[in-house]
Amino acid sequence: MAPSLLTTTGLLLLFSFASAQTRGDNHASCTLNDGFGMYCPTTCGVADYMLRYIPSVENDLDRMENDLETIANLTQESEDKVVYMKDSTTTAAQKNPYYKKSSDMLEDVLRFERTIVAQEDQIMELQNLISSNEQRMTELKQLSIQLAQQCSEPCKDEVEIQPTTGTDCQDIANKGATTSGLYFVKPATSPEQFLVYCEIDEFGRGFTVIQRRRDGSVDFNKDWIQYKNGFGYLSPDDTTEFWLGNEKIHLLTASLSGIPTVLRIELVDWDGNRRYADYTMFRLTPEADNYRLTYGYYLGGDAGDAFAGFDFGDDPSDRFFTSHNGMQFSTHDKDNDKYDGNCAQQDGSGWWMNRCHAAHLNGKYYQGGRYTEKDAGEYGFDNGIIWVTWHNRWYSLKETTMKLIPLSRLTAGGQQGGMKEFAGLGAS
Ligand SMILES: [Ca+2]
Repeated sequence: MAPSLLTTTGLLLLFSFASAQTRGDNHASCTLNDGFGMYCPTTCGVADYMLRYIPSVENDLDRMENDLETIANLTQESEDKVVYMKDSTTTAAQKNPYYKKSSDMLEDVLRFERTIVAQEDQIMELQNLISSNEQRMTELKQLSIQLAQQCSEPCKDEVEIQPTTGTDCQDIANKGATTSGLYFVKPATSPEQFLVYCEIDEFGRGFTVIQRRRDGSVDFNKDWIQYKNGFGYLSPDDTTEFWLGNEKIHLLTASLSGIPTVLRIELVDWDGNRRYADYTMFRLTPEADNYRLTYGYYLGGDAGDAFAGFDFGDDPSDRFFTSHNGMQFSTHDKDNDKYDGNCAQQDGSGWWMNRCHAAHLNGKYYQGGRYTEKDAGEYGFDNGIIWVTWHNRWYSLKETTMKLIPLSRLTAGGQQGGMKEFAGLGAS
């Protein structure tokens, strides 16, 4: 039987995929150990799926074979019985002058013959099922081989990673890189390099992007570990959504150079309007302090200073309890907020929750923007992608970008902080 051979082949293929993806010595190959899951080779991912699928088909096949054997045994028993009964009938007819008993036996014989016919039909069906499954396994095996060939090093659908490296994207731009895309960075205090999307503009500014929302394709309702390590997908053409990860954001902002880091927030609403807000001396403290958000001051922007909190008119303390500077990070499984309940759980996100927020860029994605308490689900609180100094809390933004740049480079190109045009939010 083929299963053991197939399994062996499958394991070999699986092994070769794994080794093709995890190599870290070549910048042009995929790395799966950076917390971004399967962002890289979709084809290899399909192959893995197929290889996982084959053993279950083999199990089904084995089970059907057992069934078939059982039925074959039953059939044999029935046939033996018929023969025995035919013999008995003959014997009875010879021996018994009254003959009634033998007519009963004839009926039994007929009944058993009908059973045999029914079982033969069943056997036929099972045989068809087996051959169609065998056909399917052959197809899957061929597909696996094709995929294995496609994924043999270097994997053809892997993402393109630029060769320049640096401590952050500005460092990379300073080294002459002019293309936005994926780069490896290694901040001064980082134990290892990691992948980021660098947005490099015509003025030689290199923004390190730490968060991207654009179409709701990634669920941002994640736990502490996921927010720590990052989730979603990095893409070389800025087409995917992600959270870079609190640990990486901490390392990127724990600068030893003394140059303040600016957090630039760019927002797009459902009418295509774009606004931004800048915060300087932005830092995330280490995990031991729960990745607390700290910044020096609001540098400017036309989206307004939502991090300072907002007076919703519900209570005089609204602004105080919806400000974000100095807040620790919270997720549904790690409540560090200033609220009796659990803001992150109620709003389905990870964020620097207070009691709870006036800015909420990791919120739930609402197509079209406007939503209601009813749309917000179980808790009914405003849980969209919110920046209340621009749109109110029942309006969820369409796109967001959070990115870092040294303060000294922010105004490069002769522009001031209040520029109306900015690059990087792709056409949508
Ligand atoms: Ca709480």
